[in-house]
Amino acid sequence: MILRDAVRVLVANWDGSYTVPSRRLYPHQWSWDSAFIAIGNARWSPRRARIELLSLFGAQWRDGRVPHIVFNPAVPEGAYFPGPEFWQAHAPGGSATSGIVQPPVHALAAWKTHLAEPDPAFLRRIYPRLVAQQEFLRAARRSPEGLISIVHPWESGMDNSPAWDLPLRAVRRDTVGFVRRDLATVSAEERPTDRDYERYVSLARAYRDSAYRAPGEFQVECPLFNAAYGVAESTLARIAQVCGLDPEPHEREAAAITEAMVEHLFDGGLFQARDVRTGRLLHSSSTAGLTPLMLPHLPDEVAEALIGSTLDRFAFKDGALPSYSPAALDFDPARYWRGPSWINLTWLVWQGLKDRRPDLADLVAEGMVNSVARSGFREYFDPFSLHGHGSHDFSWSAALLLDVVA
Ligand code: 9YW
Repeated sequence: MILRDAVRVLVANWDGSYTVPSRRLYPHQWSWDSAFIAIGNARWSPRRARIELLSLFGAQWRDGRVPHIVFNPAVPEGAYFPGPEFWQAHAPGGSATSGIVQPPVHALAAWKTHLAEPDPAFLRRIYPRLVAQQEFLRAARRSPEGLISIVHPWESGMDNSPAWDLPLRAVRRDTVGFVRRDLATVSAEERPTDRDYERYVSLARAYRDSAYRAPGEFQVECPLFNAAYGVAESTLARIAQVCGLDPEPHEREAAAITEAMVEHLFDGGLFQARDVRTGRLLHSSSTAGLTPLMLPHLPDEVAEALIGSTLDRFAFKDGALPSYSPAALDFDPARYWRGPSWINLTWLVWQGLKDRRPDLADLVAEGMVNSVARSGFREYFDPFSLHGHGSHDFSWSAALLLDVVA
């Protein structure tokens, strides 16, 4: 029943060559959403998964960046803010896009699509694009420490994570008027605040005005983003092998980023973000700090410390894995990335636990299934009551549930 409903959501959100995250709230194509959606679609229609990924990479920029939104020209202007008139950016093929990126989980999605239905021709087609995506990050975003930075909280995919509070405080708030569209659909208590938005807009505008080249007042290294980058390299090694190419450079890069993350971001049993502008760690209790469990080269003692944190800091025995530790003062069970349980973040941690601690992975999976059984395919959930928040019929909740129960 749940599986049939999941497919129904994905079919209803399909727009011909990609899937919208949510019909009302997010009516365009989002980058990391498409990757998660492909992972779910691979379970019932690998063809659709391939189309989803190829359509996203169809909007890749010449410099290799994969924009975080590809706009649908048929959607009325003003349906989503900030829309194409704000970003003023285009892919070489002509699609209007944003100019920032999201965590590079796409190589993993391409690989899982291939595993569901082996298709070396698809891998050969997408491999150079996935490599270019990584090359952009190396060329434009790599710090001397060897880590990849993001220049906007939206690039983390976890917009108002408490990890960004401190660096955001230093960002000037935009004084030019704008109208938020998200609040027409979702209650203000479940979304970022107006102050957050003023800073998001100011940062995005400044980056746009530098022709999407110069990092502005916000530059941080996020553990989830770096873990995704590292997993992408390990996955590219496998893809390269199928394509008859040399996997070695990818393996080396995966090992190098893992080492740099352990050296610079691991502290007190959890991976933390780091402020590139000050060189300081941004201590928080974000679940993003557990996602490096996915890295195959992670030293065992680090993995064990992370597993200990899952059990202690996140008080995880059952229920749904929160996006932020309930023991922390800034935890909020309903406000977006400040505490609610998200299926995609939970899925990433689940991936990291599957081989290392199958018993714990099963509990985490149960949390995802119970959330959806209780409240449907909501965008996020109260981690205790499993009450649903944000939009309904949310695509990656449906997609990743399909993957978990498959
Ligand atoms: C927004 C689409 C996106 C996700 C992000 C999430 C949210 C857009 O929705 O950002 O308008 O706030 O934070 O991770 O990709 O689902």
